[in-house]
Amino acid sequence: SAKDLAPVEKFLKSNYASPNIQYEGVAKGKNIFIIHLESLQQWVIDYKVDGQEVTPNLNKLYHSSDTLAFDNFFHEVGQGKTSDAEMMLENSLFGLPEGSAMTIDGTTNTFQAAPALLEQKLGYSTAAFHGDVPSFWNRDNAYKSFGYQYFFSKDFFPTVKDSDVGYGTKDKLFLKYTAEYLQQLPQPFYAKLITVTNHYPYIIHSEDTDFPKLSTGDDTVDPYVQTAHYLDQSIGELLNYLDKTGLRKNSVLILYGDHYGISDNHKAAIAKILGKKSVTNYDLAMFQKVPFMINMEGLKGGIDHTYGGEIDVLPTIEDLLGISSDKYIQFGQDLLSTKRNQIVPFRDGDWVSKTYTKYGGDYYYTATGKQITKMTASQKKQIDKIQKYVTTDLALSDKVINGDLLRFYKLPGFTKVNKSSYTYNAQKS
Ligand code: GP9
Ligand code: MN
Repeated sequence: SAKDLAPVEKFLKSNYASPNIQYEGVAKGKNIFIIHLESLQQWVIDYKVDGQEVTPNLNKLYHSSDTLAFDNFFHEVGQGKTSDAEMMLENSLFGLPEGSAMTIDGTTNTFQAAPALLEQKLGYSTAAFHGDVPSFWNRDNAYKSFGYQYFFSKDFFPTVKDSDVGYGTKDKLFLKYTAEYLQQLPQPFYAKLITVTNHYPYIIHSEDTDFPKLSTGDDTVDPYVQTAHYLDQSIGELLNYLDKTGLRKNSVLILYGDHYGISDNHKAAIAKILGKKSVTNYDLAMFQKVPFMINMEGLKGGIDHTYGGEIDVLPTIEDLLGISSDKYIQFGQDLLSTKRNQIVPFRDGDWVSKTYTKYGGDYYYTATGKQITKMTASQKKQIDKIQKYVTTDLALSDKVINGDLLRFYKLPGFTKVNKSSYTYNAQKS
C-alpha cells in the first residue's frame, strides 16, 4: 500500500547526494545516446593481444579530454543480466534477487523511467534500438511501461544472408540501420542502442575478424576479444557517422558495459588474462568492473576514480541535464556528486566500497587487495554500516518493484505513463 513508501522515502532522503555545480545542466538540450556495450568489461580497455589493442576506438574515447571516464565502475546485475542493467539505467531500481524484473513486472508495474521523465520534463523524443526479437526480456512490454515512444527491434532491420550472428543483427549492420532511423527522430532525442554481437559464446563470422584470439586455452574465453574488437569497430563506425552528419556536436554519448563476459567459473583463464598465477575473491570482485564513459564536446573530462555502478547512472544523467532528482524514487547516487558514499552493492549482497570490499564472503582492503582475516572492533563497525546500507538499498528497491509502489507515488509535474498509447509494429516491406 501507499504506506510502504514511507521507509523508502526516508532512506532515499537521508542518502541523497546533491548535484555537482561544475556539471549541473551542462548537457541540457543535447541528444542523449545510451550506448550499451554488450558484455564488455573494463579490463579490455588498453589491453593488447599480440601487440594489438582490443578496443582502439573506445581507448581513444577513454583518454579523450572530452570524456569523463570512470575506472571504478561496476556492473550490478543478477539473473536478469542485460535486462537488469536496463532496469538500473532507466529507473535507478535494482533487478530482482531472482529472475528478471523486466520480465516479471515490466508489463504491469508503474514506472517513472528515464524516457518518460525526459519527454515530459524536457520534451525529448525517445527510442530504443536492438537487433534481437522484440519479446526478448519482455522489452516490447517493458519499454511501453518506461514510456519509450519507439522501439526499433530486429523486425525493423533487413535480414539477409549472414546479417545475423548469435542473438541478432550484427553490430556493424545494426548501428548502420539505427543511424538511418535516428536521422528521422525529432531532436533533442534520448536513444538507447543495445549491441549484441559480443555475447557468449562469442561467435563471429570469419569475414568479420582478423583479430587474434586470447591464448588462455579456455575455448569459451579465447574468442571474447575477437567479438569485443568487432564491437569496438562498430562503435568507431558509428562515431564517424555522427561526426560526418554533425550529430556528434549536439549530443552526449553515454557508454557502458552491461555485465561480465567471462564468468567466475573461468578462474584459470581470468588469472592468465590478469597475468597472475591464481585469482582471489578480491581479483574476481575487481573483474566485475565495466566501462562507463560520458563524452561530449567541451565536457571537462578525465578519469574519475569514484566507486560506483549501474544504479548510479540515471541520477548522473539527471544532474547533467539539470533535472533535480531529490524527490525521485531512485536508489543510486549521482557519480559526479562530491557527497557520494562510494558503496557499490552487488545483487547478491556482496559489495565494493572505497575502503573495504566483500566478495564471496571474504573481506579485503579495496586499495591493496589485502585480505582482512581478523577484524578490529572499529573495522567491524564500519563494515556493518556498509552492509546495512547495501542490504537496505537492495531490499527497499525490491519492495518498490514487488509491491508496484510507484503506482502510489505522486511525482510533482509527472503524468503516469499510458502504456496503451504505444505500438511498436514494423511495417515490413
Ligand atoms: C538479447 C540480449 C542478451 O536480446 O540483450 O541478453 P543477456 O543474455 O546478455 O542478458
Ligand atoms: Mn547482456
